[in-house]
Amino acid sequence: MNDTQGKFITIEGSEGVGKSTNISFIKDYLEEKNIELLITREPGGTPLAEEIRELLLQKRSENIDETAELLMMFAARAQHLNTVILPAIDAGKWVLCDRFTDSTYAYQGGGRGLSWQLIERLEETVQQELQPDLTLYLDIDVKLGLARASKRAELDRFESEEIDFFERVRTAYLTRVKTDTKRYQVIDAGQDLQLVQADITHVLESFF
Ligand code: Z5A
Repeated sequence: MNDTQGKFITIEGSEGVGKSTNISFIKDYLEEKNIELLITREPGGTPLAEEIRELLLQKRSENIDETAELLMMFAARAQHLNTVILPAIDAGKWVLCDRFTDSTYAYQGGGRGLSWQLIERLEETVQQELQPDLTLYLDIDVKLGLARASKRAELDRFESEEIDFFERVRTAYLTRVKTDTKRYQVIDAGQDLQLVQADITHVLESFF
């Protein structure tokens, strides 16, 4: 990435961790610095990818095969990356993405038990060398996260999983963040919101 290009920041975490809450905080922080920002999400971020999101999140009587789920995540990602994320970065914008491939390692790898080698192969096909410049991983005790998320009106297909699934998701995230201590910045999301946001501010200040 050269100086005229934007930056790619992703935000990750499991159920009830407060991604949405903190994305609006990060948005305000970056806009105050006059950064041209695109906020987007995965799965989703384009009309086609949003349709795939609907298919993935809807509860249904037919069981979705794990590999089919994985391929749908990467189909949505290829469309999103090539038609939205990369053009924005090339135009000098910063992209703040709610979830990206680390979610796939955590949910389809950790949660569903698919092999990381398979995910790596698809990652290489879809992204080549591209990786986020910064990934904020919001970490929370699974039970506390689920308690926060339980206030929602209706649970989607992922939110309806058992606690063990989310424990495996968290373990996968925690394994992954150890592989690159520069790109991944771990935030203790179990703290009061003010403290979470103070930690996020500190990370963003160091990133600048
Ligand atoms: N998925 C996948 O399997 N594989 C992939 O590759 C990708 C995704 C990309 C949709 O994601 C699903 O897709 C996701 C994984 C799968 N499923 N799950 N689970 P999503 O990001 O759209 O769904 P989400 O995880 O439910 O995210 P969310 O809606 O942004 O929720 P959140 O992160 O928990 O954020 P929140 O709404 O800001 O916070 C939840 C509540 O906690 C809310 O009432 C807040 O006011 C409260 N909160 C937040 N912070 C605090 C603090 N610090 N203290 C107290 N209360 C707080």
